[in-house]
Amino acid sequence: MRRISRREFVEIAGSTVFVVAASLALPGCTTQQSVTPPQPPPFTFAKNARIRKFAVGLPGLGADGANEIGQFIPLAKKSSSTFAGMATDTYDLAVAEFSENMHHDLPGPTTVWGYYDRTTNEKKYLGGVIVAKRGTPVMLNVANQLPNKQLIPIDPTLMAGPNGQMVGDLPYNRIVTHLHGGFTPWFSDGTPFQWYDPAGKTGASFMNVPGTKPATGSMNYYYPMQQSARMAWYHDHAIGITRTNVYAGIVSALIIVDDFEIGLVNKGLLPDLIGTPLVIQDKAFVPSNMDTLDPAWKWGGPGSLWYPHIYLPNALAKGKSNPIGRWNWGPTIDTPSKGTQPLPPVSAVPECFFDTIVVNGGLYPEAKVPPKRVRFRMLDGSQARFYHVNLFAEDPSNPGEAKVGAAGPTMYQVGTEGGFLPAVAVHKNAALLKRSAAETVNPDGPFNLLVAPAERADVVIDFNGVPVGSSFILYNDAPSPFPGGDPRNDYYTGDPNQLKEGGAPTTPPGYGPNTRTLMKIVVEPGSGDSMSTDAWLKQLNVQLKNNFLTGNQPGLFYNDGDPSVPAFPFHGTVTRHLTLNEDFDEYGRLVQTVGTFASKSTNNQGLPTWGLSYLDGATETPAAGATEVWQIFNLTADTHPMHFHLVNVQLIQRQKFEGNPSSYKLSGAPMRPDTNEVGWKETVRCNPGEVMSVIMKFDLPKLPTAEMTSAVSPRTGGHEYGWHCHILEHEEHDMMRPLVVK
Ligand SMILES: [Cu+2]
Repeated sequence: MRRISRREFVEIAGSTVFVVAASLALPGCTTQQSVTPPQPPPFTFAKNARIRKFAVGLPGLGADGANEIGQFIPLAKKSSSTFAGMATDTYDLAVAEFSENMHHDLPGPTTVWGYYDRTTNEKKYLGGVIVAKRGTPVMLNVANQLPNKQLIPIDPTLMAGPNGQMVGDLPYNRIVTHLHGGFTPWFSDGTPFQWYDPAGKTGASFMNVPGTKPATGSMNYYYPMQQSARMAWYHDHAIGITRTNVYAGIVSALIIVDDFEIGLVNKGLLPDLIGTPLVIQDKAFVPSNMDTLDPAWKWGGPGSLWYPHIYLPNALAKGKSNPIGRWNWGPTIDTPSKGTQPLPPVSAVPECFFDTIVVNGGLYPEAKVPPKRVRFRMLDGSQARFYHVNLFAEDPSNPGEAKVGAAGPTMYQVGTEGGFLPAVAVHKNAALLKRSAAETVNPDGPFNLLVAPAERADVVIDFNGVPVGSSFILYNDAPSPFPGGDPRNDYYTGDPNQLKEGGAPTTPPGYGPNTRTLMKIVVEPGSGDSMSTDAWLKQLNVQLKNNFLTGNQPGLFYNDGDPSVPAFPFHGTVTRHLTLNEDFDEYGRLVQTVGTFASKSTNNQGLPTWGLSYLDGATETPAAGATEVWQIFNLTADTHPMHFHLVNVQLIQRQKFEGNPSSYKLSGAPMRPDTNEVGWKETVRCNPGEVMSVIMKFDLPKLPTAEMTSAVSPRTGGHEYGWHCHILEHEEHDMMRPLVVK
């Protein structure tokens, strides 16, 4: 199905929306304008390179975790020093261009941009994983060593600063690091205007850690590490090029451990302290016949990362639908956008879904596990793709394929982005998504394990008693976009040939493209756990609850007196009403925005919108220490994983609504958070046609010097953070707002 516009969605919002959407979504039938964009070349999103599944091992942490083609995720090496009178772990990192052989079947090595540790000089995809201890601050220096070039197509027309400054006006090799899940002072938060290039040019909000003076072209970051145990991750966040920098590989992880977690390991209640990361991404690689598939491609050669660079409208002109179109285009929709400029030849696109699954940098990898409980730290590190994950048995009569419905070992989720849950969420691998139409699922579940971009799931999979040699497939059935999918983004063995619609040819057995069979897990010989699963689960649940009761994990704010149990439904005062919007930009492209109820204006179709730009003055300006409840109304057709800098939030509830902020009514009963959403989150799914209620407290981290405590942003005059959708193409254009704590 094609995407529907925000306006169409608002008009038809209500219980039948997803059924009606498919018929309304036919593009451009009654447009009043006839504007022809540059004719796109007949490229497909899916590349024809045939990549064998399960032919490489899962890259692990450290050189010991290398697979047969030498891929592993390097650990960063700390040195200890004293800063501001405190023992501090310091790291010396850089961001550089390097290349890696990512699979036997790729036509060449893959050039990436990524972090590496300057003391070990190990340059590997996702490198630089930091293991930190709660209470010991981390000081990071990140040197910018990137060449001033485009590794990934960059749209010069996106906003990059005030007074009309565009991405094309700035160097391409800008970077800044944001630590996801950090409790970080604003000057080290890595918000978009804190970018710096190798020559020392910087953005309007840039500031080094007060009291430090790093080398030109590098930046110091100070992380107090006052938050509880969790897997945080860090990635690039530079204005206008976050999506391409992250896609290029400027991503790694930071695992914080605390005494509670060490205690769980010592009691035998967690398999190990660090676990095995599973960073799940979708990518596309340039094939050897790129000239015929995408003649306009002028970035990397065979084996390079591929990224879309042409906006493909659903309708090119009045009444003329485009069979390979992907998105609505302002000039050719009902109630067309007025006065739009021609599409730029290299353009941003509203979202990217790719054809090849990459886990820890390995393409469709295979992991070997012992017959006992094994801990995996899952992260959806994709641009836009959601994963609904079940562990199914591999089909013996169909090697490489999941036997859908044949439940594999149970996945016990113990934590999320915000640390440990107050109770284990049990995923029994027995449920595919419930569909409300051919390509549309119910965004309210029920789910097995659903992860959206930037969400994490700390899971223990129980392989006790599983016969040696058994094999399982981590299987994904989430539509893309979520929840109303486009079949061209869903790749699986025997799928229909969609070349005529700009999709992929049929996938043969054993090979990609495939976005359903993520990885394979094989059970090796070994001894099992001595504690039974029942006893383990019971003891672990007591401990997880205690973690909240003792305050090691902060208690839930909205509760009935037990800080580990959320109250429901919500009856309190709402601090802010906010909106998620979709309109068309000055080129007629879809643009997603965040706004308030008060920010009502008229878009270029002459219709009401509530959206604001990232450049507009901050409207979310809580006082330090304030507790606030936000209600976020999603006026679009997509689920947006909304990410909050600085704070962790407690999801209180979701509820459907009809109408728009000028006149709306809540409909249906409020819905509880899922069992794996109880606890603290920093990325929360906001579903179409629903209002999501979250509560958070805007405490600032305690800093060791007065100079650090009193520093404020030169751009906004406060403690400048941000909040945004974590679909990277949305965030960048322009679904992000400053969050300035006063
Ligand atoms: Cu979004």
